[in-house]
Amino acid sequence: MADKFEQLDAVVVGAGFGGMYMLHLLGRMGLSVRGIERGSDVGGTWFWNRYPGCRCDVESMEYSYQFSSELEQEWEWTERYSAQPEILAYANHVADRFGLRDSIRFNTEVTGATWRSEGSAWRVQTSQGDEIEARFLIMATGCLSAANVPDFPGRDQYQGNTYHTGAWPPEGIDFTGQRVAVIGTGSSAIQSIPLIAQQAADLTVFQRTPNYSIPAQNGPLDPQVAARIKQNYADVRARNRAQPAAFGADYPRNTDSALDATPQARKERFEAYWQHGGFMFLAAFGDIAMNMEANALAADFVRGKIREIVKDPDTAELLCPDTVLGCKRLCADTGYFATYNRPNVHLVDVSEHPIERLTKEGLVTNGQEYQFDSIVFATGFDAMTGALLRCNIVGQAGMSLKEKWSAGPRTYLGLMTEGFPNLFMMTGPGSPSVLANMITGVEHHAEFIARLIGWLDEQGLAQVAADRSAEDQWVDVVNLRAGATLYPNCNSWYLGANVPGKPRVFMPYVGFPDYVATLKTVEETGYQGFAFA
Ligand code: NA7
Repeated sequence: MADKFEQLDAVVVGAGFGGMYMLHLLGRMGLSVRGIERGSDVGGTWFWNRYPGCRCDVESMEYSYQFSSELEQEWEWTERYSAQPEILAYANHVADRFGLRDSIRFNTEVTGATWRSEGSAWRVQTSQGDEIEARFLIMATGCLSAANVPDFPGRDQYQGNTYHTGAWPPEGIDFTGQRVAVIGTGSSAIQSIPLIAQQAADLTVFQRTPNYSIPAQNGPLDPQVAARIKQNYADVRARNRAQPAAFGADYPRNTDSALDATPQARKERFEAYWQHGGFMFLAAFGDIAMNMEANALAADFVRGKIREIVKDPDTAELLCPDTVLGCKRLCADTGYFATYNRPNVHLVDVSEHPIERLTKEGLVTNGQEYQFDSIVFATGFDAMTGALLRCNIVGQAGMSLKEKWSAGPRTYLGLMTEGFPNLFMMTGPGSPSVLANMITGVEHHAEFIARLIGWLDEQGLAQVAADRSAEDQWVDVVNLRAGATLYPNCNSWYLGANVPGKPRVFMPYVGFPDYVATLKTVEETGYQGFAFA
């Protein structure tokens, strides 16, 4: 028998930006609702990822809630791309301002959730011995919250310190005087390496695949820019929602082809976008993300920049990617490539000679042992499905989500999966999620889910589930849209390709505005594609 038993309308798993807004909306509707959160406080991604240099790759004036104009007006961001502590402070402010904390059970993990047809409800078990029965189970577990630590042999033999960027100690780490290894060169590595290099006596980076990174051109947020946006926030937000990734409306997004420009004009355009910084580099021409030749021209430009910045030609070559630019998520950095000019920083290519094992004092690759005081795993996440699957969710007829998704995730609209009634996923696979401004994405989902639950109650219906054929069609739509881009051409976490044994399926839906339009139509036509009981 569980220590504590509660009967509620809804359980929301995760108290990041998605879970917090969902709790707020359902609470306002008068539903009884409980949040369950693994961490000791709110913030989700921004609670866990406290590594040095961690910041969002979407600008703060855009990566923020829009549901409350008072909140929009009162909060002051200090940098163009705010750092993790400031985003976490914002999450805490939201939790306090909207009185969310009391409804959240912290330091608690969902260990199981089983659908009971009798009573049309979910039975949820937690690591604290709670058992909750709830009509609705809403998974706001985040897209990048299950850390991926490669299963290197000898991991338990290594006697130094190990850290994963996505589970960084809150008190921080002082690497002063240490020999440090960073494994990985994704966004987390690219953000943290310049700062770790400033502290460590010696830093060695183990790179399997070089990555494209554009300078973030971060800096203090100009108060005049912030004031101008705040005066017209509703308009800025509306224009952002019409953008493919729900941000960047105020920066020119060109439609012309890189192939039509003269070499000089192309170089000038790329240079202007490099100087602007970040993701918007992809908007320099209309076909960078769609056409291999255009993409190759953009990639050449970035490789040229790397060769200019990095003084040692061998290191520069190792750092030059030869993959499709933007296929793996483009990184935004502050001084990443220049860090390799420091005498205390070394780059080891493990593309042909993988890390074989960890030893008592370090690690071995290509038959050579390297010794370290600390090893940082910047090795990413079991993205989009990892956090959902670890909750041991069992739907109708005893089918587990793990079994159902054994060949890859299948959803209708990225919101529900057939056979799992009243289970909603926020920014689930099959929704724009990581390919759009996440806060805009979670607000959109929370509002859709809240209206659907309100509608069910009005109609006196106990159950909503995805229809099988609607789900099949949606899976095809997601694949078709990805197939029209260059995304399937590399081993990215969007495809699950970074986790050994994970099915290779492109998970996010490409194109936020079309997605929003589809959900609007679904809703206006009586929730087509859903079945009710
Ligand atoms: P990423 O982008 O998945 O990067 C993980 C890095 O770790 C990447 O360079 C991987 O190389 C490397 N990796 C993973 N496993 C290994 C092994 N076994 N050996 C060597 N190297 C390995 O994760 P991040 O945390 O940096 O960023 C995730 C997202 O968070 C990012 O896109 C932003 O949206 C924020 P690979 O490329 O797979 O060869």
